[in-house]
Amino acid sequence: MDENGVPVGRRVVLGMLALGAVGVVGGRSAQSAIDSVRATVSNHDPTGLSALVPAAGGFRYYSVTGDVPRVADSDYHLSVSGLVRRPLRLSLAELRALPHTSLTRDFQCVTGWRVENVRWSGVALGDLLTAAGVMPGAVGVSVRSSDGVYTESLSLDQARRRDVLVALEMEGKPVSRAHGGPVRLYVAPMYGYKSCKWLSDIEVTAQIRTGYWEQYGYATEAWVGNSNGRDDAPTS
Ligand SMILES: Nc1nc2c(c(=O)[nH]1)N[C@H]1C(S)=C(S)[C@@H](COP(=O)(O)O)O[C@H]1N2
Ligand SMILES: [Mo]
Repeated sequence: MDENGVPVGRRVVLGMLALGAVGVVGGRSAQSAIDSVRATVSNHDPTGLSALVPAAGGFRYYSVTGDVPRVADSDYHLSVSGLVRRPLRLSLAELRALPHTSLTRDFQCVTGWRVENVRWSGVALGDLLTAAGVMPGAVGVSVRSSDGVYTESLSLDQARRRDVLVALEMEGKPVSRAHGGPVRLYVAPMYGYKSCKWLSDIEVTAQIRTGYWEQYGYATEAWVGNSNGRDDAPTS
């Protein structure tokens, strides 16, 4: 079990053992071996253990399903449904044509790593909600990943913040597949687990739904520096 009480998958254990073995070898070839092992571990890591392995650029690639969904840009659609007057189903081209918001903020994972000054661009989630027309009685927004497992949620007020984006670009380029492309959520003031990768569905709900990691004890109110028992400096 890891610190969250989640069983550690056999593959992950094998991956970490392999890393230990590589560490003994040392030298330049060991670094490239670490890189390839890290890719394997990250892709099969249901626990966040790959966070123990340093990664270039500071980001760790996470996928709770051990999979990196592949959605062709031409097949991509984002649905906005639930308590809305006008349910939406937007193609990537339609999303690209909407007004964009850009911001540069730190990205902080609750396991401790932070990448400073990451530039993001996309459609403000609040603008999509306005376009869809939120109905009375709505309280929350629940998002789902096309990996079929990962979910997250925000209160309606949080979802309408101008620093919460349906992100299409990261560091001036389309969001890569590993980072959740073609479209991911980016919730600037909260820990990384709120930033759902491979975003496929946005549903306006009558209550706040428990997200994937929140089932395992992470805070629903995931403010960086003010939740999860951590005292990180707020992202800026
Ligand atoms: N679909 C999906 N989204 C996800 C995750 C995941 O495992 N699956 N991990 C979350 C966590 S804990 C973090 S810190 C960030 C990591 O983003 P990155 O993989 O682009 O570094 O994605 C978040 N969104
Ligand atoms: Mo994370």
